[in-house]
Amino acid sequence: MTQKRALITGVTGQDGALLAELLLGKGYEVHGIKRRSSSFNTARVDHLYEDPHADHPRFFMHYGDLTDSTNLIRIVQETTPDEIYNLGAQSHVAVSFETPEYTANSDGMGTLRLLEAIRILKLDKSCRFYQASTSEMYGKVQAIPQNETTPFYPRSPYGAAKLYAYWITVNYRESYGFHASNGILFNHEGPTRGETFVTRKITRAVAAIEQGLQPCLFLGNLDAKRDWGHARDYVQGMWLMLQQDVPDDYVLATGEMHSVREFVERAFQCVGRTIVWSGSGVEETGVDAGTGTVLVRVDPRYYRPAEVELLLGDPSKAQQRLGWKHTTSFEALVKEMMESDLAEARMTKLAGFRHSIG
Ligand code: NDP
Ligand code: GDR
Repeated sequence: MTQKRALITGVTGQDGALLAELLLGKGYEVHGIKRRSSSFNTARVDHLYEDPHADHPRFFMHYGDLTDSTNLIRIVQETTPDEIYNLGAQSHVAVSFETPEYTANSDGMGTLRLLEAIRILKLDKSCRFYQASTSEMYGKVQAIPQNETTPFYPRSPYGAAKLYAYWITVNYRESYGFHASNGILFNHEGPTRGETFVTRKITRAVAAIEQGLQPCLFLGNLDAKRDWGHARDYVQGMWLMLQQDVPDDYVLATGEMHSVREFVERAFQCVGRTIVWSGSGVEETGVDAGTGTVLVRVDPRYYRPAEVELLLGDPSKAQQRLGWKHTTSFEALVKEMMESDLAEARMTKLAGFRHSIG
């Protein structure tokens, strides 16, 4: 069997790094696009790095950007991939309200640029395409739970940009016969989740509080509910979609929903603390039942101009057609993230102690 070649945009992100690891494990040659940055941005893939002078390296990085058509065409031309996974995006919903035009450019137009690169280079018969679509497209939800036929109603510039990317992927499939699939993925997390998404923000803060490095955690909407799974399971689903004879769109989700408040409670439980809530709205606080100390406060700065109140996915189609199922429970997810962030907080504390004693 000939070795397959994959190109991943967003390889330095949470999913990109996990997917690169998965594909390398399956024997693929993997090419990733990384952005030029003034500081290091490859921490999640450094362990995959191979000296290009070594015998038969299989992991390669290329500088690039989804806002740069000629760059994308050149990379696709040079790598002639069998599979392209478009995971690159300005992926933070709150930030998309601050940078709506850039978000539309990278997340929406970026997808079009990649599809056009495939078309211009006449690779449409040989190259399969995965688009990182999102449950944020359901936004103000029209049905509970959400599946592949639920109408979309995005609530942010991010959701709207991703909706364009979703439909342009469907359109290239229908217009030109592309093997192009959308994975409509619900929130997925893990120890390498970006630090400003709510789950990782919580687990890092709880670990820092436990180690005496931080007094309190500030959050926005505590009542938002999400269907949280583990990213490890979800990258497996991306790969499965591209192994099908016929391209299609699939929801990946756990089918279970929890609030931000529950996530906070569960994270503190991992360090033996019980949180009780008092007050309401911006005055609400989360208090340590044992000591009476306020450990959680609300800061309206983290409220969004328009909120997605709840998301709950129905992954039946992926279960039936791909044989995909999530394997990590909510409780196990929080525990794994807490253990990882506790280890990191202990190291930070130790480093501070060493520094203080010279
Ligand atoms: P991350 O934010 O962790 O990673 C995003 C990646 O995209 C990073 O590698 C980032 O580079 C890169 N990137 C950002 N802007 C550009 C650009 N203009 N050109 C090229 N690359 C760019 O996201 P996740 O790994 O969590 O998510 C992967 C994809 O899946 C995203 O498209 C996201 O929108 C989507 N998604 C995520 C879900 C989740 O719950 N995680 C759920 C549903 C969809 P850098 O490292 O330099 O910032
Ligand atoms: P989301 O993830 O917007 O669902 O997008 P995020 O973790 O940012 O927010 C989830 C919910 O928590 C509420 N929230 C807070 N969020 C953040 N970031 N910080 C806070 O302090 C805070 N307090 C409460 C939010 O209001 C929201 O309701 C993620 C991203 O990975 C997207 O790229 C992806 O498409 C979707 O998941 C599915």
